[in-house]
Amino acid sequence: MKTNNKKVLAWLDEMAAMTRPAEIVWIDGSEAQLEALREEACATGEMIKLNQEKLPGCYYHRTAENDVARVEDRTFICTPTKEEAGPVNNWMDPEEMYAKLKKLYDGSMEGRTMYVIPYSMGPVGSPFSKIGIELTDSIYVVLNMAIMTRIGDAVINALGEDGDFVKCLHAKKDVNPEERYIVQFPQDSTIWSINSAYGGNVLLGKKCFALRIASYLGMKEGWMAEHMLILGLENPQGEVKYICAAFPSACGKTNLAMLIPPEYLKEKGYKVWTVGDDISWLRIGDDGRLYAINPEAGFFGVAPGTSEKTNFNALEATKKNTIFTNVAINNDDNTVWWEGLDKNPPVNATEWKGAQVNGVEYTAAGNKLAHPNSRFTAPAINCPCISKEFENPQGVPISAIVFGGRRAKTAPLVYQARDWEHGVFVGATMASETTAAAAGAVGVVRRDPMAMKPFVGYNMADYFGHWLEMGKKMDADKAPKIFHVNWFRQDDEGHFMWPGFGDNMRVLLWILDRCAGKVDANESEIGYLPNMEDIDVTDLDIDADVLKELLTVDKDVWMEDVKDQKEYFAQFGDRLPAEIAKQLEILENNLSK
Ligand code: OXD
Ligand code: MN
Repeated sequence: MKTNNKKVLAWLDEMAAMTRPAEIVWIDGSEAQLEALREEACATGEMIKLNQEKLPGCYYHRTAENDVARVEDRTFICTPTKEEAGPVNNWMDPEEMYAKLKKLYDGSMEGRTMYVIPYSMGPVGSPFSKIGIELTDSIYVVLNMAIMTRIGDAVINALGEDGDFVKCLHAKKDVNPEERYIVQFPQDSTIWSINSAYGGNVLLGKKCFALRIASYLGMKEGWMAEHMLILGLENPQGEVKYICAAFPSACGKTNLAMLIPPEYLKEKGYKVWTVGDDISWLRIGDDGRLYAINPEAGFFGVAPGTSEKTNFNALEATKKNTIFTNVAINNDDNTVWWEGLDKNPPVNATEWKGAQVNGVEYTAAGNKLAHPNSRFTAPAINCPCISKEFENPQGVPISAIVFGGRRAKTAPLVYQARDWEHGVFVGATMASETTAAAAGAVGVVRRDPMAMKPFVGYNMADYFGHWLEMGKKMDADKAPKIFHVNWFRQDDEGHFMWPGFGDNMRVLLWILDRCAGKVDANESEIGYLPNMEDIDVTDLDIDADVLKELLTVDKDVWMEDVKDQKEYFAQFGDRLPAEIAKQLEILENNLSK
């Protein structure tokens, strides 16, 4: 169905005149149209149909070798002034950027088809939801967007004759990394992406819209777009409380979103329900509480490391109607494999770049069959623990916000911020230490406020200000309580002190007990720490000494961190909200007593 919306039609004409596609196809969201596109992509080799008995509805795609991840150095926030984009974003004057990109887009779709994808972030028609239209010359993008968002005629209906939308343009062009650009123009609600075909750069509803553009819209309109999972924790009485949590990459965010409780808690009747694994949109409801929706409809998850043991629910979600990108193929049965799936790499394998190899010998020699950032795009409804509130247009009420990072020594297992303002400071000082898995030095502290460093669509200092403003709009007893967790504390020999995974549920239960006012806590220099006996360690093999250590604050280590925090905040100059500077001073004073 085409639209009468004049804004859509004028924009489409302008984009088509620039890119000059041979044909324009509207995506209606019907299964028949998607199926025809899958067939076409398989006929051209863009996708491979996997074993339909073992993996019904599943397909495989391989990207160019130079195009396997988000490219932060090629990602720009083009606000009218550099100050509006702030010191942590790349910036270029919008006029200059449009002029530069227009040259690249000129005729870029000649001889190709332009697909018009109307999509909704959030359930169609929800008061939280926003509409985007992505123009792309890639069937892979269409098929991924069909999983990750709600697409098609229903969205065009919801847009109506005069509705506004985010204008998203993607051209694959020749995937030249030198001319790759992922550009947000927040004031124009516009995203232009060119010369990439990798998910995070081209599924424009995800990071580009749902975080970068949406964080800007949220600041203007009084709501929040955050890089947070949403989970519901059900107690044996059947009551469900919801938690949002933000973590930098490599901290187990997807695993936490789909956590399986330890046996002992499962037997008691505790359950975890997943509302979202990556992004939350948050609004204050009529009752004064903060409500969240997951604007996405699928999971774009990292495959390596996902196994029955580490994340049974995520793995289950990938068993049907899923697109795999850059994993390995088991040629014997035309299924998929990745490092960490199990200990049996296929002998007869196609590695992610397309070479036929003996997978056992290949991996034994230290090579990876799947790219470390290989992905699955799976419908959220496939997940066995998907929340029944997943489609609720009103969202779910949030009891707690949890920030976290990977810190060997600094952060205790869990602590609670004194109030919202302190909680914003805790989020603003979030950091993670690099692991051996990534290139570069190990143990280097990277500051990543609210896990939004690569995703904030305006000046990070103003973003802190927006968080503070949101807190002022909620009564203290209604606002979510804010916490910080660290699953990665190490002893002097470098061993992890906390078992992690499902046992993280024990920490979530303390968090919810605090929200319900059921347990006291110790006020420390950094916030409220649990009394040891309030963390339920039944059936857990953990020494009292270790638990004690996990819940202590090493003042010297913290003082070092304060130095680093000061240096980090200095880049924001006068724009840093006074409350953040004040909280830093309180922390420093507390530690020097
Ligand atoms: C993601 C990311 O892919 O945060 O979710 O990079
Ligand atoms: Mn993410």
